[in-house]
Amino acid sequence: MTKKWWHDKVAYQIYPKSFCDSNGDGIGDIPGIISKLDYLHDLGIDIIWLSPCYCSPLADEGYDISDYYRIDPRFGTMDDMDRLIAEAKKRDMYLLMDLVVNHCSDEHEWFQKACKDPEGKYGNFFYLEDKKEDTLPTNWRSYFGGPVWEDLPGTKKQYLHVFHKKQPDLNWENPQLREEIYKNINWWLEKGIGGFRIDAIINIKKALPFRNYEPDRADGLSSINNMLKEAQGIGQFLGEMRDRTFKNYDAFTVGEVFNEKPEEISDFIGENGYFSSMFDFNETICGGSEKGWYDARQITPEEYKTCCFEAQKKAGQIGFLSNIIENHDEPRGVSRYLPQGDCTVKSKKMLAALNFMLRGIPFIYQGQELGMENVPFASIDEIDDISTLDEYQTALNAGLSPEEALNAVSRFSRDNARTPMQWSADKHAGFTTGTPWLKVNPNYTTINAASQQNDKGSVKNFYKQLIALRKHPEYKNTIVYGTLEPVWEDQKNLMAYYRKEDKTLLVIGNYQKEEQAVHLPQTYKRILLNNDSTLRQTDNILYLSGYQVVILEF
Ligand code: TEU
Ligand code: CA
Repeated sequence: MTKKWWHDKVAYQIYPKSFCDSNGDGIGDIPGIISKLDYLHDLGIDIIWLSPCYCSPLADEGYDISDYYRIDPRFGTMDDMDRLIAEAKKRDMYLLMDLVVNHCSDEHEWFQKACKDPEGKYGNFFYLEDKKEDTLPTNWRSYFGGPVWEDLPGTKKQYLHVFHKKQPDLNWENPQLREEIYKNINWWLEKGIGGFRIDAIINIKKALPFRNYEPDRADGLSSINNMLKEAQGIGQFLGEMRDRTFKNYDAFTVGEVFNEKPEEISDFIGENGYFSSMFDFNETICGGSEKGWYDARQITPEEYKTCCFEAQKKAGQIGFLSNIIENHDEPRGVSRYLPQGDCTVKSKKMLAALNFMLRGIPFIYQGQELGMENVPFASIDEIDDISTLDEYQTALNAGLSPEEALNAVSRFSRDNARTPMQWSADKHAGFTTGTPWLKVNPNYTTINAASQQNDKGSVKNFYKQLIALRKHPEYKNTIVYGTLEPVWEDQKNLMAYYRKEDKTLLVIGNYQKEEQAVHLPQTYKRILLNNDSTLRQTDNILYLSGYQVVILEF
């Protein structure tokens, strides 16, 4: 395997709107991010992924871009962005922009021009179909609910949007559109960014010609997944994009890839893959339901373990997955993957270590390093996210009471991750001097960066130790390149694996509140990390306390 500059890095995702507000308007911004670079550097972060901060009506909080070459004034200016890139560089940090090119905003000039002249050049930048009486071109359900077709304003046509109606899909079959995208990617790479996180990319290839699929809900529509399963040939687009852009800059790219087939892994992230890496979403998908969030269930420790190992096995030594426990689309990992009632500083550390030591690139989502938790939403009015609002409606339609529906969607709401970063116990968690755009989690008085900074036992300091271990000259090679071998897989509520290269490390997490014993095959040399003050042992039997995690060297 050719060694790459990004293999040994640690990444951190920033959701700009909720990270740090520098001017008191309640919205996080780029100058705010710059002011926190030292915080990230001190933690040990090398790569920063910025969720979108381009010009946008913010219908989907920036994932609806109206100008790929400009920064939204709410987030700052292009000068601020240039400064951010330069300041990151000074600290040996790399910036990833979010590449959102499955769709743009309906306020993008391409779309505006398509409305004026659907038969012209820009009409062909989108998927337009003649509007028919009583029937839609296809029966696909958009990810955010309702049909994927919407009237093209001022015309007798309809356009396709697999996400919100304010996010018209771009027509990748059109070479002119692809050229525009490559031009923009190269423009950003020329600015000196390290690469991109690539949004919703699996959707760019549609199964053509358009047709209906078997309806799977009472609305008579069919999940987009049914169409995607049939779509062939995405590799042509992705390979072309790689060759025309990323490859020439040795950029780091991480794809938001769902539903890939095992035999495609090497095409995606192998030696000359379309991307450097792709996220492992196995755990986030588990427990989900075709019917919607209201029908989804909490996943068990056993399932969590199985999901992680399955993904690790699929990727093997072919390439590097990017491992997450949460992102801006998911609830907080500690609230989701730890059994209810068991979410403590200790168990949060266990989850952190189990995830962080997997083979791949660790991505930390803002606030994860503090053990930030889900939000107790008191009313649907407190929710901003369009996806949650749609799922709430779906739950009501299924017959749930408003209270039940709120409870059901609260567990999975994307807004759990989008509340302001908890910097301190000051008003609004120190995020803003104004009124935050989204409510602050009331637990900010106890969970915040300031109080954890000098607390040796804090979740934050545990993350710092994990990062330092990954970078330790003695262990780095094993943690980055070593194989992953699950062990004691049948032992319930125990997740354990070896990482082997020049060193042999063993990660053991007792994923339950009761003590649990494991029989080591031989004596270990030393304990590299432990979330408890002791490790109880007689001969080669370890008695792990509830939610204890240890990393041992043999
Ligand atoms: O998400 C893509 C994605 O597949 C979504 O369906 C995701 O599972 C959903 O948001 C869960 O509710 C990306 C972005 O990460 C997300 O924030 C955007 O809303 C979406 O693309 C459209 O750009
Ligand atoms: Ca601001």
